Amino acid sequence: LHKPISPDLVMESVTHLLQHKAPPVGTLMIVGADSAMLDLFSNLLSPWGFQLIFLRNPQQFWDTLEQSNPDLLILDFELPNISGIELCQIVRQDPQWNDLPILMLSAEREANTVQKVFEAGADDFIHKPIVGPELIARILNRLERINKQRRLSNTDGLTRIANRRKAVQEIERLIRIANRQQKSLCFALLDLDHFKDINDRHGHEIGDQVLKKLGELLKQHFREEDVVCRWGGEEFALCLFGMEKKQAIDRLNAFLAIWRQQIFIGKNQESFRITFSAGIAQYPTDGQDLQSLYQAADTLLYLAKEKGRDRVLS
Ligand code: GH3
Ligand code: MG
Ligand code: MG
Ligand code: MG
Repeated sequence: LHKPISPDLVMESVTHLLQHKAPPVGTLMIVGADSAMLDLFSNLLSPWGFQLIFLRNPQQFWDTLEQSNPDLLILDFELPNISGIELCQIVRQDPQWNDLPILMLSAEREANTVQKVFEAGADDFIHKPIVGPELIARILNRLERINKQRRLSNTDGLTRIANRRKAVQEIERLIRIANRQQKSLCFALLDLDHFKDINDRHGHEIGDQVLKKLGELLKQHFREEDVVCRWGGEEFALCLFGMEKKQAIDRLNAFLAIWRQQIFIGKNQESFRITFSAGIAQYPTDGQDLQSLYQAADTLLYLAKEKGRDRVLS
């Protein structure tokens, strides 16, 4: 009745199970001191295209968490110097990591272990020894749900790029990293020029198409690691990590040159172009936090409008 199942067969059945779902790719941070367990994780999870961050020493916990910004945190119950439960509680107390899903592992069989794990704020629990397919199924399940929720709450409905909520989160994280690594970054605000006239002349739907195109081209033009978002209305924001103002101005001017050439077709097949104005502020010279960077960039944006629009100021 209980034929032993070969690992190959297990992998095959899990593969089969997931064939009709695109496996969600995400970053997993795994904290544990047990080398055999970490090896097992590596073997089980690598084929799924996850990025795996292993941490043996909880002392580097916060640095690693911030830099890897994982989609899922896996904590072993038994850790050196601190218990997994304590670590889980501390993470949960930090508002920044409030929605990070946490999966706890434990070999403990005591009845109240599971209760303690959930009280500490973990989302899921797995008993050791680890059963491969169960672990994979739980991780995929967790990531799929998280990704769906995240996509909705982080994306601007019209342009499909990041919304302000998401951008603020990302930029604040980048500022902390820049601070630690002694790097600079640039925050830029872009605002379409006389956009109200486009709406008035061609209608709101054409106006929407302009906004969509701007989002699309910004995503294309800037790097994967840059933050590109719709800040609100006809304003967009960028955060360029590791960049000084000089480079940032060049990048934005290059983009403005491309954007100026973009031709839109409005009412009665009438074609038009539209420019934007932008202000750039640099961390840490113009501001030490997002609020002051925003103010500096906004002041420059206002100045760019005053000086005749269609320009980037820093
Ligand atoms: P300025 O050069 O000074 O920025 O002039 P402007 O006309 O662009 O600025 P103003 O702030 O007067 O108008 C912004 C317009 O953007 C008004 C608003 O109706 C429009 N707008 C904001 N959000 C949307 C949107 O989602 N879709 C469309 N079509 N228009 C929008
Ligand atoms: Mg505006
Ligand atoms: Mg405007
Ligand atoms: Mg305005």
